[in-house]
Amino acid sequence: MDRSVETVFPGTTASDQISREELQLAARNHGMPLEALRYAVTPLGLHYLLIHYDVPAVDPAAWRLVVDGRVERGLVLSLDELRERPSVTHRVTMECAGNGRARQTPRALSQPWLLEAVGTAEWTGTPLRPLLEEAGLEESAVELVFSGLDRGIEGGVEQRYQRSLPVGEAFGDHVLLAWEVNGQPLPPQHGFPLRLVVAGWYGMASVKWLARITAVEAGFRGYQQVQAYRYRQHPDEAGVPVSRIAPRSLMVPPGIPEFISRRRFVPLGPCRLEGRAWSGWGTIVEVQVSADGGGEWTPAELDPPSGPHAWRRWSLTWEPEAPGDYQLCCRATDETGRSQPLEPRWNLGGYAGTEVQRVEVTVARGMQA
Ligand SMILES: Nc1nc2c(c(=O)[nH]1)N[C@H]1C(S)=C(S)[C@@H](COP(=O)(O)O)O[C@H]1N2
Ligand SMILES: [Mo]
Repeated sequence: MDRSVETVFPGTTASDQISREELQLAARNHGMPLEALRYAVTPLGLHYLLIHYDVPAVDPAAWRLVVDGRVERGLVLSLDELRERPSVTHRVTMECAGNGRARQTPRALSQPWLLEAVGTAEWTGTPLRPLLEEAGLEESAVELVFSGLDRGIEGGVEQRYQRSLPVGEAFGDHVLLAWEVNGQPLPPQHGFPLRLVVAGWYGMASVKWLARITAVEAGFRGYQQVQAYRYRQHPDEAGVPVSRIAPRSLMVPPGIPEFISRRRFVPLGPCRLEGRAWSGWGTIVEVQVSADGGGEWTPAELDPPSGPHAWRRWSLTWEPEAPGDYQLCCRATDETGRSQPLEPRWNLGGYAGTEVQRVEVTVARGMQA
């Protein structure tokens, strides 16, 4: 297909250069440095962050969660009332649907993630289902719309950040209203005082600064539902909605980096490689590693899964035979047989760019081991 810049959004860049707008977004929304793949649970300050508009100022005493729309009994709950409900903690690997976008050309003018828009946190809160059962959904309810308190303009449309879930999905055990992360109250940037956490789905579903849950009788047509977060080749198609996280594996960059290029340097000798792999579709069952850019693959060792919704650690000892340049790759497969492509698969929004990670490494003699 024709991928010239004229055929896609005006907000699309055909360049490999990062624009000022992209820099502006990248400086607000940080990623997880990949060496933090060493932690099973990402220390909070290292978890990635994505905020479309501004962090809203919320007064927790005045804040309420409203449940309304096609329900038999509307609910209005304070933070204290929510905290009195039964609580659970879920370890969840969250990833932004745009992770990998900056590796595409042309690409949507948006947050230019390379590979770092991921993190795993322990979210504490109350399961959504009992709350919905209390409100009593009417027969006509097909979706639940989750509204955040943050407002902005996107694609020319003034809006609150809103996303919906089909009723069946919202009733799943993987859906949580969370007020704590890694054992502390949600910080402002992660959605204080309350956020939705939809485990296994790309991050856009997990609405932060949650204030309202509305049961609706027709599919939600909001911007983040029908304009953004669709797999499309062309702006005129309706496309397929982005939902669950496609499998991906990443490695802790081995050795030491060169400051500017980030090329890795490792001493000659056995080198332990490690990383994490995840999928929103099922358990990771295989991670393969290549040292020659995807020519030959060797299976890595997998640690036991660290929960139904969290990434799985892998490791492997690599023994480069000689000094020189190598390209390390890793590739995950989940229990449904879904795997990572070797080459990019382009779409308009730059979503789910899960082609394998490629890490340029120089093996050198005489380095400090
Ligand atoms: N209200 C609101 N919720 C939101 C967003 C937002 O901009 N506003 N960003 C979404 C996106 S695109 C992602 S990837 C995740 C990021 O969550 P985190 O910043 O806690 O990592 O939050 C989601 N929830
Ligand atoms: Mo995202």
